[in-house]
Amino acid sequence: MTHSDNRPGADGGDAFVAAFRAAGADYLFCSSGSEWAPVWESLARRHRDGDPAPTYLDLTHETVAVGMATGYGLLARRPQGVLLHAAPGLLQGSMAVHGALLAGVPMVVASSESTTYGDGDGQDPGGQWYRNLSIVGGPHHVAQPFTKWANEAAGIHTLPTMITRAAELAWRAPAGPAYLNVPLEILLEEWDGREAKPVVPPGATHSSPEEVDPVARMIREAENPVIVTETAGREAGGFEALLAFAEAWQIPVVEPDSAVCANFPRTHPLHAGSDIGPWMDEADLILLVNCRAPFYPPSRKPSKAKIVVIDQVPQRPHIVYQVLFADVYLEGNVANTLRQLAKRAKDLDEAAVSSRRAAQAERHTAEGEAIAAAEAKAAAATKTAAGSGAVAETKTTAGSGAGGGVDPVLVAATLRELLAGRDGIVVDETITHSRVVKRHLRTDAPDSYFYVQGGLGQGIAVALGVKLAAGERPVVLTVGDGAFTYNPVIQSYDAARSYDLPVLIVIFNNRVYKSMNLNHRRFYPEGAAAETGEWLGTDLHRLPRLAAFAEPFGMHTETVDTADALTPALERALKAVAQGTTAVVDVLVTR
Ligand SMILES: Cc1ncc(C[n+]2csc(CCOP(=O)(O)OP(=O)(O)O)c2C)c(N)n1
Ligand SMILES: [Mg+2]
Repeated sequence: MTHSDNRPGADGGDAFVAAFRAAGADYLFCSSGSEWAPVWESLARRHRDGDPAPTYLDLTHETVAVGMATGYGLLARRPQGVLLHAAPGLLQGSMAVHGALLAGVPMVVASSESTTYGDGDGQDPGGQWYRNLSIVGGPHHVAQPFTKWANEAAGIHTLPTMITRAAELAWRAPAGPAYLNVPLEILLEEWDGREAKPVVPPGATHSSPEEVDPVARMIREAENPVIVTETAGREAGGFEALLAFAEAWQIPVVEPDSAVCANFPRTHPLHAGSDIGPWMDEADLILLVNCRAPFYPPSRKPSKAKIVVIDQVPQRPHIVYQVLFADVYLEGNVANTLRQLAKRAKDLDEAAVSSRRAAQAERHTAEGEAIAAAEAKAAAATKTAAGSGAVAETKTTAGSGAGGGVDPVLVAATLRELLAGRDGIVVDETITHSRVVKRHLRTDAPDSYFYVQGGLGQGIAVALGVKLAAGERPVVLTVGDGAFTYNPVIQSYDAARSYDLPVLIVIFNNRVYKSMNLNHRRFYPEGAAAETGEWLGTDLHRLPRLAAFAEPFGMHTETVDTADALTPALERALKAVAQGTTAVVDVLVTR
């Protein structure tokens, strides 16, 4: 083992930075580890010399690094770099990497191993790699099940093009995270300083006219067609293309509860809500547009509808079990396919179109009335409860105990009113309130809504990443009290403050893991817990005031337990956000 001083000039760290720059990464999201010294050195040198590099973000938790890359990628739709530490950092970040896989967000995640353990000729990697940080099989084997592709850059000569390859793989449909193990020894190795060739975007794919024409014919001949989509809006131009397609053919659009982004304006007359149920027997044509899991249980087959699947990669390799019942696949780029189909909307059967337009108008009016009725009921119920003090649940350590709590419907409806005309973006990490959030927020613009994918605890980071990409657009995170508690709150707030990313966090605080308690009750309606009231595993009344954790960061905080206090509190919070401060509004909800 020989020791030598740090070499001046280019090494693997510099090759790494150059390759990410060539891949078009705007950001390197880093949760630290000793392997990144060569990258930090390269960045310091580039900053000193005025040489270009992706913007580097120092983050203090792996979930924050990956979650922010996810949020940013949801809008940017191009691969970014994520730097984690060895196997442990990868393991800590793995839940969020899995979330990025589910969300279809491209990124290149890198971490290290040692290949010499101090017995090589080069610099000493440090004994921690020998004793603590290695994992049998290498970290790329750990990453394999929750990434699109995972491998090792085993030499300095292949490192830059391995990063290019990982980025190109991550970018292509279905987009997702690729993982690269870059051994520390490679990062420290001398490099010839060649700048990598810029990576160009993937080429376009189109379904052929021979494939599209028969589908246009099927649509023309259908009397009661319906579009069902989970993620059409995730594609660049997908939201607009779906809108044009649905309008051209006058086909209603269902966004089932499994829809995880804004796909179609929720206020549009052709928006047909979230329930595919009535269509299972009535529709004669179902157009599944980026809809990976339309039917539940998966064996529940529509009784008479033909099924057209419009999806660039319908069989998602990461989904374990998937049943689509397709009669036809159109596997060109989804936005392109929708545009091709919209162009073919000619010679429509006017009688069929007007009868389905009338049926949809009825549905749309009924849904609008139901939403208004739910909001009126929520307002009335909350007033009654507050007046009588009937909601005992709020008298906890979490709140002042003065109010009766706020109906969650009111929270979502108030947010909608306050965000109107502001081009806001909602990131949602609620569980039992997620339907309420979607239904009453009624987002109607592209990239205006994202549901956090994968395990709980990434919401704040994803919202920060969205804010990083969204510029002036206000970003709101709606989050359950349980989900909030899974977040690395301190580290996320640190990122929000350090990088000037003000967001509004609204906690739907019911003091319980309600979803899991409901499952317990469903599985054992007359069980011992129901008899004795001993509901294990789900109670959160013991938690202190959740907004308080933002106070050391100088953020704006509110705790709301009456309906009357809600609007002023949210207004103050939004004002604070507009002035550049993250605001946390903990709303004690009635259920
Ligand atoms: C990382 C992770 N751990 C555990 C779970 C299991 N889980 C699903 S829902 C839930 C409770 C969420 O509570 P909250 O956010 O308060 O929403 P509520 O159920 O009250 O609507 C938990 C713990 C999970 N989804 N992810
Ligand atoms: Mg809860």
